[in-house]
Amino acid sequence: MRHMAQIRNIVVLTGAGISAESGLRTFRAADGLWEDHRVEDVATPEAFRRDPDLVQRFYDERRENILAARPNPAHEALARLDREWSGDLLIVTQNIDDLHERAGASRVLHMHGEGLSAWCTACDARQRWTGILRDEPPCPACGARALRPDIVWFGEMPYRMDDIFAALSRADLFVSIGTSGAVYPAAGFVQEAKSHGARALELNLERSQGSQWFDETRLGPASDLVPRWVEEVLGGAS
Ligand code: BJW
Repeated sequence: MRHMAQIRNIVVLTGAGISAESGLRTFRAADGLWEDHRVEDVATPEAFRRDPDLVQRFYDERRENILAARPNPAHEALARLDREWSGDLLIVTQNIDDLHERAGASRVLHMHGEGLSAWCTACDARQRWTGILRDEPPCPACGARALRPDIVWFGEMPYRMDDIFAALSRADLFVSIGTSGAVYPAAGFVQEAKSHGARALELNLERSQGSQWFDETRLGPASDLVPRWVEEVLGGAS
C-alpha cells in the first residue's frame, strides 16, 4: 500500500450514493428509481424505440429533480480536492446530475451522460437542456424532432472510455464513492487500477459487490466520509 506522500495521481469514481443526501434517489435501494420502473422499460435503446413517451417522461421528471437538488458536503469536499490537489485528478461520475460541477469541481467526466443535455440523433449535436423532451421539440441546431436524453443506456458504450482507462493506468489511488458495483464497465475499474499498482479505497454506506478488491473500505454516509478523507489527503496523512 502506498503512503499518501507517494500519491500524485488520483481517480475518483462516484455513483448514485454520493447524491442520495441531496435528495436524488439511487437505483437499487428498496425505495430506488428502479422500484417504480422496470429497468428494461426506461434505460435501454429498445425501450426508447418501443415507448419513447414513457422514457421521455421518466427523464423529464429526473431533469426536474436534478434542477431542484443542491450539492451536499461530499460534492463540496471533492470540489475542494479539485481546487487544492496539485497532482492529477479525475472524477469519473456515473451520475447524470451536475452536482459535482455545481459544487465547483471541474475535473469531472460523466461516463453515463448528463441529464441536463439533449442529443440530436439526426445531426449529432448535443445541447444543454433544462426543459421537457416529451413534446418532441425541434433540435435547435438542425430542426429535426429527434432529440433524446444524452444518457448512456444498457447496451450502449459509456463515454470517453479511452480517457478513463488512461487515467486508471496512471492512478496511484483509486477511490470509489457510493456505487453498488453492479454495472460494468465501471464495476471493473477497481481491478484495472489495481492491476497498474494503485491503492484502492471504497467509501460507501454498505459494502459494494466488488468490495473484496479494495485495500480498504470505510462504511458510512458520503457527507461524513468524503470530507474526512479529503482532509486526510490534503493534510498529507497516510
Ligand atoms: C450511499 C449513500 C450515502 C446510498 N452515502 N453511499 C453481464 C455481465 C457483465 C456485464 C454485462 C452483462 N450483461 C450486460 C452487461 C453490460 C451492462 C451491465 O453492466 N449490466 C449489468 C446489469 C450486469 N453494461 C452496459 O451495458 C454498459 N455498456 C457497456 O458495457 O458497453 C460495452 C463496453 C464493453 C467494454 C468496455 C466498455 C464498454 C452501459 C451501462 C449504462 C448504465 N446506465 C445507467 C442508467 C444511466 C442513466 C440514468 O441515470 O438513468 O446508469 S444504469 C444505472 O446504474 C445508472 C448508474 O450510473 C448505474 C450504477 O448505479 P450506482 O450509481 O452504483 O447506483 P446504485 O443504486 O446501484 O448504488 C448506490 C450505492 O450508493 C449503494 O452501494 C449504496 O450503498 C450507496 N449509498 N446512500 C454513501 N448517503
